[in-house]
Amino acid sequence: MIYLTRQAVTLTAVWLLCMCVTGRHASSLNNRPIIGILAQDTRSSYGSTYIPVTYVKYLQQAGARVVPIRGNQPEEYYKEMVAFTNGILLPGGAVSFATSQFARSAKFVWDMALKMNSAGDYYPIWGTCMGFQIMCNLTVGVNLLRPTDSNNASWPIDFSPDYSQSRLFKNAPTDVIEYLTTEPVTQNQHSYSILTKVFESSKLSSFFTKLSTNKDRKGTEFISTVEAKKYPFYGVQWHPEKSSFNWNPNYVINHDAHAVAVGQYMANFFVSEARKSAHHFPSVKMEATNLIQNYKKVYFSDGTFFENYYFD
Ligand SMILES: *[C@@H]1O[C@H](CO)[C@@H](O)[C@H](O)[C@H]1NC(C)=O
Ligand SMILES: CC(=O)N[C@H]1CO[C@H](CO)[C@@H](O)[C@@H]1O
Repeated sequence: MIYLTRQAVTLTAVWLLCMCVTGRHASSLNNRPIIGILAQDTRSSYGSTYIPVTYVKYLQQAGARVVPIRGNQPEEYYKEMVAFTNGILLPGGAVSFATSQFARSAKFVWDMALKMNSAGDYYPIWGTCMGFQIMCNLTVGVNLLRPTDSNNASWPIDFSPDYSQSRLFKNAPTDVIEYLTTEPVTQNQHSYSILTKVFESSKLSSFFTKLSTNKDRKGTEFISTVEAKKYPFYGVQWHPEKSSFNWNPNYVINHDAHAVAVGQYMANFFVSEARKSAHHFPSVKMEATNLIQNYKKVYFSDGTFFENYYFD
């Protein structure tokens, strides 16, 4: 038999009330989030797969740590990496969706994330540029990309009507929305896109909510920002990491304070999603040996200013 004093009952009631008012995550946020970034194939003397440093810094600036998700590994490895991390970032780049290690790894983590989220285990995914494109490929099982004239350009985005109710933008500061709407703060570095008409007439429109579109130089409209309807999955065709971290002078990249603020907002949003995941490595030691800090980065002072982590 349990006896509760009047004081204990009151304290319990106050505690329950606080929990309701502050929301379900208030007391259970994971403030040590670790996000996995998928390595992609390359033909380089430094390694067979790589991760651009820009994506690592992008997440770190918002309070996350990063582990590389390597290619060429058994399925069990991907299961563990998903079980031990709090989200996945699928970066931009250029590899085959049919034959690359990147596509193979992406399929593993995507299928696991779908399953986990469906079972109530919150696990966010972010896709940038090619990362967004492969999310579309994984959703429909075929490649829906069409050529567009959209490489090397910085543009504002055209918000779709649903954007203001979206998870991604509903709490965005009004100045960030203003920059996105009126200034060239989103860098496009792609020659293929998901056209709006293809999106609308495919399964993509039932899986994702369209949050913004853009027009290429010839006036062809493509999808530039999405979020999944039932999953914490987000995709951008543009590059929020470049304003702060990519200094390649050969491309039009906006480094002004507004473009930087937009990039920081997007990073903060995704890392706040990762804080809702309680996954963790089995031990601090295992966490430490998996972090990206264990790998060497190579800096190219050849005029591109590229900096990459390489893996065998
Ligand atoms: C990107 O666009 C700028 C401005 O139009 C141009 O000067 C530059 O040469 C372009 N870069 C490439 C690699 O085509
Ligand atoms: C990862 C993935 O889904 N890849 C598929 C993309 O679409 C092509 C067909 O267009 C498939 O061959 C890939 O397997």
